[in-house]
Amino acid sequence: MERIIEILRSAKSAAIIPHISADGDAVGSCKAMAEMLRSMGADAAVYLEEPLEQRLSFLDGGMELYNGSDTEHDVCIVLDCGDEGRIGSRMPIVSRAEKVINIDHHRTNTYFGDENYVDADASATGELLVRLFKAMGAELTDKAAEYLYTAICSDTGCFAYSNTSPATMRAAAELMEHAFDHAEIARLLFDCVSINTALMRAELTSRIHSYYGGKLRIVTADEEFAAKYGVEPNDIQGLVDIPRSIEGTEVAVSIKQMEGKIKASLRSNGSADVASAAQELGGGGHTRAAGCTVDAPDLETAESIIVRAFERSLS
Ligand SMILES: [Mn+2]
Repeated sequence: MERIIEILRSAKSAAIIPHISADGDAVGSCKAMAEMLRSMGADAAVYLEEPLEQRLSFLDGGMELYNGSDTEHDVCIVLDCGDEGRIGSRMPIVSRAEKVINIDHHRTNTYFGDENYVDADASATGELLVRLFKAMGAELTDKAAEYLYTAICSDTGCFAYSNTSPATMRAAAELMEHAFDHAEIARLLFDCVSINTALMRAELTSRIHSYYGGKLRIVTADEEFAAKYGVEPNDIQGLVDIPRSIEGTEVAVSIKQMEGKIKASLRSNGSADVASAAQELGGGGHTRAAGCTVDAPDLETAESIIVRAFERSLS
């Protein structure tokens, strides 16, 4: 961490990059990093791979969509990103920077940076940034505290998931000393959906498939289904929570087909290790939350591949 602090202190211009399909932790962490670097007198730009999903639109602003043009930054900070594959089309920004800093909490992180601060025990990248700014002796601005709180709240399911530790709560408590509306952040992240999304969820619930006596539950959706409800496939983020919240579910999986790719999100409610299953299929993640791209021609085939991946552990 010392080397990272040195680099951040002397940075003149930083490019900040969240993983592709940026989530609340990735975006909140990037916005907090940009805010803090600017407060220390450096230039900072956040480059997104794609527009934010609708659910996170309250975090929009102060970031740019990368358009492939040349960038000039002495430092590139990649946040919440386990490997270079999740940098996507923004790789040239990383290649052009003199120093690449990788700060992340994914167990499968590949340490692709020149400097790496990776701790898989942290609930969120936001939690690591709280530690980092503290170690720097940098006074958090209220805005930075709000973004970091959003990041941690997002990745812990509002402090409900098993990744929430005493250290997480202490970090959150410190952030709450600042002036921002934490109840509103929780509401925007977890308790506010459009009427179309609510109706879509009702149909998705009726489409859950159960396997191994209900220990594995899978729900699938494609672009056509999303279009029926007027939402972007990218906006069906909480899809996996629909089967996850059903009694008896040990492993919940959502499978989405979009832009010719089939992506699966895997969640464990108990002892099942979904990271190994995801890794077997070419993906990665955490023990209880992982993801992968499934090499299959259609959703049905993808579903049977997933079902087979859990045959040994759940049947
Ligand atoms: Mn994260």
